Amino acid sequence: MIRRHSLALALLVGTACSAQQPANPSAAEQGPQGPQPAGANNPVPKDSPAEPSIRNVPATTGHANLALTPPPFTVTEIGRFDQPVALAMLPGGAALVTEKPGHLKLRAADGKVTNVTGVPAVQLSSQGGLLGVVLAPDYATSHAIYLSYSEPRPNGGASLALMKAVFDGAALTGQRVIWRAGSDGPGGQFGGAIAFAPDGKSLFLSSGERQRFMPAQDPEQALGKILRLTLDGAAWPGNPQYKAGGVRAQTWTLGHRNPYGLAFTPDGRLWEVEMGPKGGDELNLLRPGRNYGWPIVSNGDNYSGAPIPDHPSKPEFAAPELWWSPTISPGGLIVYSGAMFPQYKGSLMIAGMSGKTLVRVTLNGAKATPANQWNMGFRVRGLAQAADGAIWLVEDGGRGAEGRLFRLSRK
Ligand SMILES: [Ca+2]
Repeated sequence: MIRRHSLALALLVGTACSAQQPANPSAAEQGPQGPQPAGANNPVPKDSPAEPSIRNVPATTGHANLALTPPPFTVTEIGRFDQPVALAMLPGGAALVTEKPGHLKLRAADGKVTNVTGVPAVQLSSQGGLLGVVLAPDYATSHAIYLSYSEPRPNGGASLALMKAVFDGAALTGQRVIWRAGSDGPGGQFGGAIAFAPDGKSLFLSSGERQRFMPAQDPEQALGKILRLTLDGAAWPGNPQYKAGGVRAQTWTLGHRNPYGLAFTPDGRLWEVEMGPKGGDELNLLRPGRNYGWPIVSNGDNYSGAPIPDHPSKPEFAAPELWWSPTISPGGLIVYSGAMFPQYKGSLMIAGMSGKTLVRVTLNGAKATPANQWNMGFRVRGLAQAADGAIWLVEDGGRGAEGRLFRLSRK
């Protein structure tokens, strides 16, 4: 048992070596050199630190699980990949697909798949590898893309890193690592979702807590956070604690576990999905500076079965708008805006891995309502909307060439 005062002490110790804000581009390439997560090279702790003084108040609203229903789409397999994670649609009908072992594939509009060269080395682990890919807001003129990935580090561990590079149609050039989490332990969950502010002038990056719990509450560690950065990886000057420097200056929200989905709605709200532990997967509406409570509260519990107090137990933490128990294991998140399914315009579409599902959530401003939980029959890891309004899904896992790409179209 760890008492409140010892947790506070641990945080104080953790802040003794605070990260410094990069002062210039060359420093930015070093990334924030934050302290290591507690026990970085030790076995990952099994349970969240129990806080016996918190009385559990069970969550009674927002439970979002629905009965699985057959998908009302034509589902067509249109490609095979090695453990695909994410995809980004290119102008003209081509797509970039990340493969977790460290390959970036170009799928041409005619279905031909080729390897993109110049991709950074990754450290492959159960949830680490090449992760996110997005086109820069000015891609039409810059041809810039961003990749998130678990970067091998000198101590044998890995750190979440963000690379910006130019895609010339076959290769990446001008690669720059513009941000690093600076926490180099082994394994765990890295996050790696990327979204751009509606004005295209800043980006949001999710950083998982690497299954180490308390770093999500440590303002000096870039773990369990959503960061808001400039397009070149520096802290966004409008951030809530920009003047504090270091990781604090980069932080938009904290107290997250494993966020794999980030997306803006047209009204300017930023939505996020993250994996809970045993249950308690979350859809969160991100508000600047808010703390989302992991691992102090969760509507799920530890994998061991040891309870974690539900969100209403500590209302000072932001509670999820919706949550799923049993878990769906949310992956990617998009806001649907296409012409093929006009009835879904404005809905959130959420990939579900363990749930083998595509989930639709309707929105009315800040009010989220679960609408569909379709039974896709495979682990859905990433998704994107094509120019024609079709929805493309990639399958989680599938080593070698067993990870499938599907196109969902109107029946
Ligand atoms: Ca709980």
